[in-house]
Amino acid sequence: MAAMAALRALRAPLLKTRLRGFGTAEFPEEKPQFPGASAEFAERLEFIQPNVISGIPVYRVMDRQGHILRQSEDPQLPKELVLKLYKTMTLLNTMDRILYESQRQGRISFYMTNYGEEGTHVGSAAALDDTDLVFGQYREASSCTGGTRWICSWRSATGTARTRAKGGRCRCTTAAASGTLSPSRRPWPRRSLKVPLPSSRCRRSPLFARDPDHPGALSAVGAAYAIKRADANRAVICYFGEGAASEGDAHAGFNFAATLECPIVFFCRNNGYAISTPTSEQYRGDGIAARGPGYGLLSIRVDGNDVFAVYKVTREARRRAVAENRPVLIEAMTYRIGHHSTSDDSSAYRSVDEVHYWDQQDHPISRLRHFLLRRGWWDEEQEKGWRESSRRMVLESFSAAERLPKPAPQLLFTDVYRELPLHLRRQRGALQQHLRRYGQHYPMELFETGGDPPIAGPEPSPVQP
Ligand SMILES: Cc1ncc(C[n+]2csc(CCOP(=O)(O)OP(=O)(O)O)c2C)c(N)n1
Repeated sequence: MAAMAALRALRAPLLKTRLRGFGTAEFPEEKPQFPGASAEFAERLEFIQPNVISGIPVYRVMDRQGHILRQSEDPQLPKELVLKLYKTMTLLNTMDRILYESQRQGRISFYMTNYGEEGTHVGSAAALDDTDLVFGQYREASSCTGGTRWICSWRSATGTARTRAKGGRCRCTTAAASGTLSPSRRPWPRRSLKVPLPSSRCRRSPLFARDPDHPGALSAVGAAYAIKRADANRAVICYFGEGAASEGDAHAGFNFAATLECPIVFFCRNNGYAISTPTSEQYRGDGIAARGPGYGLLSIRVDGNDVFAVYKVTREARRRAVAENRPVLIEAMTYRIGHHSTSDDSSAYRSVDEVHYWDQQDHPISRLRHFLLRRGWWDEEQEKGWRESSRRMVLESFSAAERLPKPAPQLLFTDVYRELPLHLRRQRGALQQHLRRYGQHYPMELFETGGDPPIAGPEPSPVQP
């Protein structure tokens, strides 16, 4: 009994202190000690309103007429670089028109344009270093810009279009009803796949393209973690749309990047639509940037139609990601003027007036053109000349690509698994048998023979029906 009384006497003051100090201003020394929070106690029951973090401002450097708004924010890019940005954006636009038309003519099977998003692609790509790793979604496919090796491709069951432009030159390889490019004979040392695993590699700066939603985030974070461990002074940039940001992998990627302190820039192109789903149905918070602080990411929202702002933001994000080993989230606000892809008809879910507004009033190319004209760095004649020569460049590249043989059919089975699983080995065997038997019914002379080195594992016989 005496022992119990002593214990009670010992505990009483402690309990008293805790109760008295619980959340009151009188006892500020009492802080929550929970391992998962760094905050104060609250004494009023209050839910956090979702609009507490809302209205994150949109950083811009130029207005819609191409005026620099604040001299201190002017990136002061040299004339050559600004012209390169402009030429790349317009080249991309030309390439989109030609490839979109060629899909309509049945010369390639599928294409995705970048209309209206030229500023986000080109501004961000220009801000990267040559050796950075780029994880594109798919709409970055045909983008490129000076300094950044930029290649992206995709393959579908029936075909692919593959483009690359670099240093003002444009290469465009497409092969209807095919998809891959053999490493030995084509400019690209590796092929890439559509879903879900990325595997495209450019000479110095690998780019992984994926479709889309959003298995790339985790691979990108893994790559960034590896870079950090190797102390490689490189960054990873991972592109995705606001639609892809709804996928679980995006969230897991944000969290891993923050907790593992990875040098990665998450670049969200918020173009208003995920196929037919408008942003109003995609999320209820303040876009994608508002999610960043929740994961502990340095975050910013930028006007994606202002190529200078995109460049500046990406450059600084990249610098901080590498210097501080910390992930950064950029949300670039823009508008998808084109249909989602050649399989889509956006007139079914949005008005022509809406599209017209962005095309006429807030276009990244016209904004930069206004700037250039005002500076006296560009004129109508140069514009006409460049339009013609860039068109010729794309057309020449396109027809050169069309003359290339289509990749060997068995390449369908490569580049995902190091060792081909049984069911795919069976399918590969079935394809081989089918072509041996019925090959004369296919235009096999249009295809390359051979393929990759043999894949590990015995070739099982196809499953009998
Ligand atoms: C996991 C998964 N779900 C759905 C799709 C079908 N899909 C292809 S593109 C796309 C929309 C993606 O929109 P967004 O990420 O906003 O990029 P945007 O096309 O606007 O550039 C969808 C739903 C997919 N490819 N993968």
